[in-house]
Amino acid sequence: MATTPSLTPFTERSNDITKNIDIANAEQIFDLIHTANNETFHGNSDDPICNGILNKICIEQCALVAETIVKNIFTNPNGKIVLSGCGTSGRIGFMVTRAFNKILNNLSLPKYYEYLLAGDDRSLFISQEAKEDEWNVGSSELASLAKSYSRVIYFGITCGLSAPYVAGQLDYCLHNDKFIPVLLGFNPVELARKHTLHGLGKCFYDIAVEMKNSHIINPVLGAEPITGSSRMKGGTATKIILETIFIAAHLKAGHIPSNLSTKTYPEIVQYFFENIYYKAYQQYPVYKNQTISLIQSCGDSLIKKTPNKEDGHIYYVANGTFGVLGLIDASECPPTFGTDYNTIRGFLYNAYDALCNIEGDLEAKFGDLYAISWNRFELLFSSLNQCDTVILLISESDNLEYTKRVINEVKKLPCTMFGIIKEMSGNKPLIDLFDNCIEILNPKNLLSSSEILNVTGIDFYEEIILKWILNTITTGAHILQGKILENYMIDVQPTNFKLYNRLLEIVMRFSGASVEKCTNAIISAIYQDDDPTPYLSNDVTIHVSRAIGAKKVVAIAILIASRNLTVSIANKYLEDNPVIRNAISSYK
Ligand code: F1P
Repeated sequence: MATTPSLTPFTERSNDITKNIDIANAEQIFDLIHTANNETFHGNSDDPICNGILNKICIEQCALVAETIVKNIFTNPNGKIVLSGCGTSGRIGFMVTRAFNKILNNLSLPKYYEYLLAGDDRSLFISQEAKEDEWNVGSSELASLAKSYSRVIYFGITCGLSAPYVAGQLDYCLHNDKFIPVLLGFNPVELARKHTLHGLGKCFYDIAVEMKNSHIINPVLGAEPITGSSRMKGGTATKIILETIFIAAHLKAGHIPSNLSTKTYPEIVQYFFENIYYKAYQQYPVYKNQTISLIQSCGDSLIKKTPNKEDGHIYYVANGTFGVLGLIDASECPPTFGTDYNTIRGFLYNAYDALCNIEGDLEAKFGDLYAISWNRFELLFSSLNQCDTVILLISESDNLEYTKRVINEVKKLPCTMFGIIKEMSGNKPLIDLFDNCIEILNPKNLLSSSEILNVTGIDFYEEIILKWILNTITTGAHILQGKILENYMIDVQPTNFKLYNRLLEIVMRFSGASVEKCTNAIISAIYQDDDPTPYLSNDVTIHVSRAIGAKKVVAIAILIASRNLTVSIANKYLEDNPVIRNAISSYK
């Protein structure tokens, strides 16, 4: 059923700032996304519920959780911190786990952090959204992970307060004393999902209400720049909040020697939010012109075809934590924009040894789509052409000679190449090799006096800037390719319950037809059958599993619902008018 705006979760609302982003040029796209991103910090003054992470309640919630970790986990030799989520939320949880275990390793302290991800490590690169709907898998995975630990602080991350996988885990924690559950998301509890989970007999909202005496961190960030694209503001706020909580905990526990540890927990949280992350937000426009060039080049790569009618590509070739962010950004494009898995790919120096994921080498188990080594990228050299954009993301300088060789080789090829390089003395020789390069500067005036950086090698300031750059590039490029209408994703794949409902809202909005007619049209588009009747009684889980790999479901459904086209005529029309945005607008 269509919901009235006030009942629509903030994470699924359309943002007024970006409502014309589909007709914006690269520069305007940059400005609109940057303006909307400000709400991550400050919320929206027109709406008191939309309060951003800098609000007092959020700061206090984070401070309390940091203190809880120090008192309950760092004092317990068998204590653990578990981060869990689906899609981007799970990937950011993985990234933070990786970063903090590295810090602890450098400090010769035990590795406190573990992660869980719906769909296992495969979801790091290829979304397994159907797994997000399985609350019982979530709870049994948590039970099995936690069995050898005596005290666990569990972070259930779900931007929409909606993922069943996380719901099952929170429910499990609430019934087992060894857990301290923390819910992290970006809607008020009243807007948590109310769909009853089969077999559990309750919905996410019920569990969130049960959590009221536990820890809930849920600042409201306003609507995403692209409706529902929680990889953007939601992913950014997740990263900022988790990193800040853990830094505060390690400072107060005396693991990281710093004058900052004399501050109170809330003061430390506020210091990091304001002096690292919000300063990064303010500095980010320094990279505007180069980011605009990147949006344009990547947009061209998505639009252009080679003389043999092959698509162009965007390749991130990377090392260190910048590489992990590149892999995550690439993985988000297929489910969000319907992009082919091979179109945007990431390659990481030292591949799985550098990634430090639980399951190790996924290429050996699951094949070529999981090949992430630089050797694998070098195999593409013979095919790189003028439609391809290669972006080197460099945050470490320990493979300098190899990196120089790769840059020089790629320069000889007809593709476009950019560099995004973290400022480090070792990286200077690389910058000169590029014609187009962003050097992400270390903010000396803010942080050089802080001992934290020296002890931990923290990249959080540079990483958050890189996240904005990459999210802006890939979102912008897909806008130029026509994958957004107003600010809605019109090639989203309905591969889980939440996405199926989002798709229904989009089809209703652009067709103007009733729920029933739109549902029928979506079913026809998924099953490629003009008669939806035989499939109507199927559970949504069956529609969702049939939708995996289905192409242009939104557009086909809109054409069927608004113009009564048959499936084959809608398919043909979209073949003749491949820019989905134009195809739908011209039919409106
Ligand atoms: C999890 C998620 C998103 C993804 C898509 C499907 O959402 O996997 O990361 O972009 O929207 O859902 P959430 O549980 O964090 O709300």
